[in-house]
Amino acid sequence: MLPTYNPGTPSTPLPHGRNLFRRISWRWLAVIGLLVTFTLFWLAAPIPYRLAPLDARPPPPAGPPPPKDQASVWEERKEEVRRAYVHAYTGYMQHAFPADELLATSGGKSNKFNGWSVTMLDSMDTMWMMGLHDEFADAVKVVAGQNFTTNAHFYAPFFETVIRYLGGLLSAYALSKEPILLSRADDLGTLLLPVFNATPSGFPAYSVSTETGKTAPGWMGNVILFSEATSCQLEFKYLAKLTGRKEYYTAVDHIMNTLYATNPKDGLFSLTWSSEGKPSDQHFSVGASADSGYEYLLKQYLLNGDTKALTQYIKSMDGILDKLLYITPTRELLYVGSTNRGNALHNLEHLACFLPGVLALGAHTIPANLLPEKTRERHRWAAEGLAYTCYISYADQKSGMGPDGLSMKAGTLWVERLAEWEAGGRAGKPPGTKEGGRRDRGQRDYETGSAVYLLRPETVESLYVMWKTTGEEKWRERGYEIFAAIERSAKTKYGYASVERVDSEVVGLIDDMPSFFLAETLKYLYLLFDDTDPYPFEKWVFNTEAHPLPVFEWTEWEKKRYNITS
Ligand code: DMJ
Repeated sequence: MLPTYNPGTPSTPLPHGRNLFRRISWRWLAVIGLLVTFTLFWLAAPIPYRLAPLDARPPPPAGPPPPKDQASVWEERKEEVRRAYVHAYTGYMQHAFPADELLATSGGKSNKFNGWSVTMLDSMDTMWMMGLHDEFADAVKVVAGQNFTTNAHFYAPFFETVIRYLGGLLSAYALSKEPILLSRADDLGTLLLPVFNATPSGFPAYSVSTETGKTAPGWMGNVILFSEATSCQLEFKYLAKLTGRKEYYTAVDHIMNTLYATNPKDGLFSLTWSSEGKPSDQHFSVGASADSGYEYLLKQYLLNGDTKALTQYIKSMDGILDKLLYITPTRELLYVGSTNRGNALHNLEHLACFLPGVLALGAHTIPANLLPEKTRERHRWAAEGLAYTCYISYADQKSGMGPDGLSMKAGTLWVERLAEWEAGGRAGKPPGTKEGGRRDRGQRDYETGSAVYLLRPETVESLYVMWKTTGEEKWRERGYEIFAAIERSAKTKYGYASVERVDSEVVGLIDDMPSFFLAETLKYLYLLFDDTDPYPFEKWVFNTEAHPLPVFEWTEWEKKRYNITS
């Protein structure tokens, strides 16, 4: 029988067990309390404290911040570009809209492109890509109220109107699927159609009044520039695809057929053409008046598989690489010059700096059965060397921005150097791809022909393609150097201005802000710093004003209706 517990008689001896519990219970309570506290702390503590071994824990907050990983560095740089866009666009909206462009040093405005708010329409897709959806929605409202006949005392220059306005609307439509944008693109396309009826060849007249349909020549008279005749192919063919309107397709395809039929020697097209569709000079270049003509040969193929354009592209690039590429004597910089009546001109235009991007794009995307391996490697080397020269022409200057034109120290033809290199068993890097670093004036192998930097995109455009096609980080770093230089010297209270003297501490600002700075330069920089690939080359083709258009195929019905043979 168990003894009776009598609390009233503590002096009564307790059985052994209960006596022990009573004596140590406060200690157990303390231990349990500690365990509970520890468990609660463990559950509430941040994951790294719970899982990481002691030596892997983040440093205490008082110390220096942990080093940033590469991804967050690029993310921040992308953000900087976005802020630059917002600064430029806000300045435009506050001081210039609804005019075309902002005058970035005075805060004034200009109307050089029909007065239809070109800065807004040219950069709607940039807004979309940067996630500026409120600004985009406001711009859609403006487009909805635009009929493209206001300010009709202007004759709308066909080329600029197509690449900036029509390209801008089509790209904004392709990205957002906002129906009004397509409807307005169709209106504008219709208003531009008279240019194709103004010449016997069907080559476009320089400009048109969108009110009367009358056309007018440019300052050079009735000549038509190679780039202006051809840089409407992507826009009008995509418009034909979207609307089903045959006239858009036939008007522009006819131009290409006329050009192919002339079968130009070495694939090089004259800069100027008569209204009968005949070449009217012997001037060959990839700079002003020619540039996007060559660019659109490749891009017509990429947009909808046009093999006639691809065949011409390969021929033309052969001619350019054989006849117009040189290497300077000392620095061995690769550059693209021009010829006039058989005389070599050793000038490198900033405008020609689109070429490395196009060569790299073609080498990356054209399938093996359509581009021989030997040709592909030549395109890659040329792209690498030319992109470096374009970049170093910025890095050499005190401001870090690139001149609009260089007069190169005459060098030797690239093909000759390549042949020697091949004969020597391909020892070392291919000629023209050596990277020697920046140089001071007098040691650069060139003189500055035109010292202005007009906020142009061609070099950063090529850096973007080089980065995407090679995966080499150096191309992005170079793009960031250029962006930093623009921020340092071209930024104004209102926006960004072109500069007068790139090789000077005091650059001097020009009172402008071209719409292509927002449409192209900032867009390519933004994409260059993006770690993802939102607009892969297999799915999107950028027009010459950096407006991405989606790759498409013609249906059998369309092929029949439009008489598409390639
Ligand atoms: C832009 O309008 C286009 O890139 C065009 O193809 C060439 N010139 C300017 C920018 O430099």
